[in-house]
Amino acid sequence: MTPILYGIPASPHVLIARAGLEELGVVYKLVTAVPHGQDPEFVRVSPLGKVPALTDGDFSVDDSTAIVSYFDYKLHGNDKKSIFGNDPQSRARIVKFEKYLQIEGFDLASRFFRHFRNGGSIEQLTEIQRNAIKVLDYLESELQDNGHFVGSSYTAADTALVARLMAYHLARQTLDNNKHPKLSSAYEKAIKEARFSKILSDAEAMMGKLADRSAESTP
Ligand SMILES: N[C@@H](CCC(=O)N[C@@H](CS)C(=O)NCC(=O)O)C(=O)O
Repeated sequence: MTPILYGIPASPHVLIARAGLEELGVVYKLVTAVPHGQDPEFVRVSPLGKVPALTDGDFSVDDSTAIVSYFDYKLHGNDKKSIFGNDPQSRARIVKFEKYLQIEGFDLASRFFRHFRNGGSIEQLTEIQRNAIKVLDYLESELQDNGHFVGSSYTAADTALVARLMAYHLARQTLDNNKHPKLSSAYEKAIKEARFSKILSDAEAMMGKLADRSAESTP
C-alpha cells in the first residue's frame, strides 16, 4: 500500500518531510489536509491537528523528523546510506542541525507567513528579517564549502536546510549572495535537482492559488 502524507505543499514542515522523503526516494501520495482539518482520518493520524502526518499501512506518525527518520530506518537500517549519518560524530552533527533548523528555522518561514496573515507593521517585518539574518549567519558559518553540513551527500540536516530556504523564498525573501555565499549556492544547486524542484513547484502553485483567491475576494 502506498504511504500517505497528509498536508499542504506550502507548509514549512510538510516541505521538510517532503525534502527528506524525496532524498530517500520514497514513493508516497500527498493527501491535502490543512492544520486542524476535520477529516476523520486526518484527525485520527494527527491528534494535535498538525501537518505533516503519515500513514504507512497500520502505522501512523505526525512529525516531520519522525516521518523522515521512519523511512530512513525502514529503507536503510544502519546501512551506509542512512541520511541521519553512519558514525557517531556525523549522526550527532546531523541531528543537531536538523533540530536547529526545525526550531530556529521558524524564523525563516512560519514567522513571515504569520506576519503576512496577520497584517503586521513594517517595523515588525524588519525585526523578523533581522532575526532571520541571524539564523542565516549562523548556518553560513557552519556549512562546509561544498554546501553540506556533513560529508558530501544530502543528509537530513541538508534536506531540512533546503526546505527552510524554500520556505524563506516562498515568504518572498531573497538570499544575499555576498553575505551568505555558501547558503546561496547550496540552495541554487539543490533546486536544480528534479526531486527538490518538484516540491518547490507544488508549493509555489499553492501560494499562487492562495494569492489569486485573495485577489478575487478583494473588492
Ligand atoms: N513538530 C512538528 C510541527 C508541525 C507544525 O507545526 N506544522 C504546522 C504547519 S507548518 C501546523 O500544523 N500548525 C498548526 C498548529 O500548530 O496548530 C513537525 O515537525 O512536523
